[in-house]
Formats: sequence, C-alpha cells, structure tokens
Amino acid sequence: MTPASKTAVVTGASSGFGAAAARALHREGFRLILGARRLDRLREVATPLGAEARQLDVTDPASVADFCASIAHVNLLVNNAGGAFGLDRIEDAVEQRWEDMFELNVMGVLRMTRGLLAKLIASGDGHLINIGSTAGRETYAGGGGYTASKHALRALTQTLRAELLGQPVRITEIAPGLAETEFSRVRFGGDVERAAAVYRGVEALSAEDVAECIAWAATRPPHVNIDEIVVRPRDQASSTQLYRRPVP
Ligand code: NDP
Ligand code: 8X3
Repeated sequence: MTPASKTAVVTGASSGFGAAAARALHREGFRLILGARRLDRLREVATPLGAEARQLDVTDPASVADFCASIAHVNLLVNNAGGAFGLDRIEDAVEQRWEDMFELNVMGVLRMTRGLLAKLIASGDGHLINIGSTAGRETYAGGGGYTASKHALRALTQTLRAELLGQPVRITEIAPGLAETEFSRVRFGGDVERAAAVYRGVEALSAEDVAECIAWAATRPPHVNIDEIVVRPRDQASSTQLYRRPVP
C-alpha cells in the first residue's frame, strides 16, 4: 500500500511537532485527520493540507471515544499530544501537575491507542508512532513528573511492541531532545521570557527536524519496524549537558 492510499491520525497537530508532522506526512501523500483542543489553530494547519480538523482532548475519555468512533479507516496513528507542566523538585511537587502530565502523556496515549488499535490492525498495514523524549531515558532535577511520564510512555510502547507481534502493525518511539516549539511556554505557564531562556545560545532542533524523523519512520516498507529514534541537537550531549554560545 502506498502512502497515497493511507490515512494518518496526528494528535496535538495544532502546533509544534504535530503541525510539522502533518505537513511532512501530507508531502508523503498521506490523507490526514488531525486532532487537538484548539480548533482554530488546528484549522490553520489542516486547511492548506486538505486535512480534516477535529476537536480532541486526549485527557477526556468521552472526547477520545467520539474522535475514534468518527474514524472509519486508519493506517498510522501519531501519538504526539503531550507536554510538561512546571519544573518542580520532588520535595515541592504540585500533585495536580503530576496528575495532569500523567493524564496527558500516558493515559492520553493509552486511550488513543486502545481506541484505534482494532482499526490499525484491520487496515492490514498499521503503524503507531509515539512521541517520547530523551526525558524517557534520562532524568534531570525538576523534571520528575515529566521524566516519569515519558519513562512510562517508553514502557507502554515496548509492551505494545511485544503484544503486537504477529499483527500487521508497526510501532515506533521517536525520542527528541531539546526542540524549540511551544513546549517550554506551556511548561512555564505562558512565561515567554523563561521559555526563551531554555533555548538561548543553543541551536535547538526545529519541529521540522522531528517531523522528518516521523515521516521517515512512517515511509519504510511494511516489514521494517523502526523501534526507536533518539534525536538531539548537536549542541546537546545529554539532558544536562548543553553547549551554549555567548549571546550578546
Ligand atoms: P507544543 O506545545 O508545541 O505542542 C503540543 C501539542 O499537544 C499541541 O498541539 C497541543 O494542542 C496538544 N495538546 C496538549 N494537550 C492536549 C490534549 N489534552 N488533547 C489533545 N491535544 C493536546 O509542543 P511540542 O510540539 O514540542 O510537543 C509535542 C510532543 O513532543 C509532546 O508529547 C512533548 O512531550 C514531546 N517532546 C517535546 C520536546 C521539546 O523539546 N519540544 C522534546 C521531546 C519530546 P492544543 O493545546 O490545541 O490541544
Ligand atoms: C522535552 C525535552 O529535555 O525538556 O521532552 O525534557 S526535555
């Protein structure tokens, strides 16, 4: 089956990696169904691509159920919706933020996967791409809730790899390092200055860099499963080792 006859669902397609992935998959010929909460932003991405934009809150079981029920056919699910809330040390952890991160990054992915798995299998050539993070492999001070949720996402992905053995469904985790999107603005509750400081002096990944990884994994032949891709900026050796150029 060529991408031209395939349908991809991308969650969190209203900004960042999800929006860039939608554009990259469109270039590869996929038909697209895009989901996110901000329908206005989603439509700005979807309209030029001739894609369908549908409201989706992955933390709301009813929203996920409606979204999944409205999809007749799907080959590729990109579980991209996610994010971090705060940078609190464990001693100061705000329980609600941890719960929100687990709802979004773990339960949201679980719900979407469960909701579309039967249709991915029925397609005869399905693929799940989960957007993890280097934070699913490493930890850093203040990252506890986010790193724990992305470690859980990695465990969920590897479990599915075993459970799907023998089924016509591939599964991939893409684990990016520092990338400049709306991620830090969301993490710091809209504090634009604090978000900008995260990327100051670093040549971070762009959303398009990550989207190319997604599109590449999605366009390998059906018998080729890319298990995981870890992609970081050259300026980042690990979550805690960053090279920053002096900024005037
Ligand atoms: P953005 O904040 O730019 O994008 C996040 C997307 O998720 C938005 O489209 C947002 O749309 C959507 N989203 C958030 N909450 C929900 C929800 N409850 N239901 C549906 N959609 C939701 O960040 P990124 O593009 O950077 O993040 C995308 C993924 O990449 C996340 O999983 C993140 O953890 C991961 N990641 C990011 C890295 C980075 O450095 N930027 C590095 C590694 C991984 P809306 O608000 O309209 O719902
Ligand atoms: C985002 C990367 O290092 O900010 O997943 O946690 S990091």
